[in-house]
Amino acid sequence: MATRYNKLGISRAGLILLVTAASLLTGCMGRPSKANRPNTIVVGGSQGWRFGFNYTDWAFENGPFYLNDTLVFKYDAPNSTTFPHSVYLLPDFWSFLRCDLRRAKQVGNAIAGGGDGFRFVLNRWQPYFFACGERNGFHCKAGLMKFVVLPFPRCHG
Ligand SMILES: *[C@@H]1O[C@H](CO)[C@@H](O)[C@H](O)[C@H]1NC(C)=O
Ligand SMILES: *[C@@H]1O[C@H](CO)[C@@H](O)[C@H](O)[C@H]1NC(C)=O
Ligand SMILES: *[C@@H]1O[C@H](CO)[C@@H](O)[C@H](O)[C@H]1NC(C)=O
Ligand SMILES: [Cu+2]
Repeated sequence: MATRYNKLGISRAGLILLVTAASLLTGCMGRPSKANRPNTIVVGGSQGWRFGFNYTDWAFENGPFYLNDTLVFKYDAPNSTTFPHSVYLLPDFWSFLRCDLRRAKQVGNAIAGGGDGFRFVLNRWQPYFFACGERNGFHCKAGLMKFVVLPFPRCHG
């Protein structure tokens, strides 16, 4: 099961990078109206940021994302009956594939996702490897709480 998932993860992530590279080579393409102004996107839509929702799938179907778009992570603060979530950035593709949090950087803590949610602006042209950092990678791995974004350059005009 774990092996099968990793294999698919590689091919899907690889596809995303390929598509991104292709569009950079061919210039500004895709959905110009979406690209002209910064968008605010709620990660997972009505599902929010939760255990067991496939965020790789979500990112693929809701992208592409553009520079200066804002991602909003919505998750309730933990209480006696619910587990915490968080938002981490993993340093590279390999740690992303393995949900290896050793060199990860926390950007949103366990209570940051309440209310209007935790907002993160994609303001650099780089791949962002997002993951939930809870339970030492268990949410990332078994809970599918991870996805990659490489924001497109914004189209003007
Ligand atoms: C999550 O979605 C991706 C992309 O659609 C798919 O390749 C993968 O198999 C899914 N993972 C699980 C565990 O269903
Ligand atoms: C993103 O926002 C920053 C700060 O507002 C701005 O300087 C930059 O030009 C914007 N980049 C794009 C690609 O829109
Ligand atoms: C814990 O939080 C969940 C989600 O916000 C909420 O539905 C539930 O009622 C809360 N439980 C307690 C004991 O506060
Ligand atoms: Cu989590």
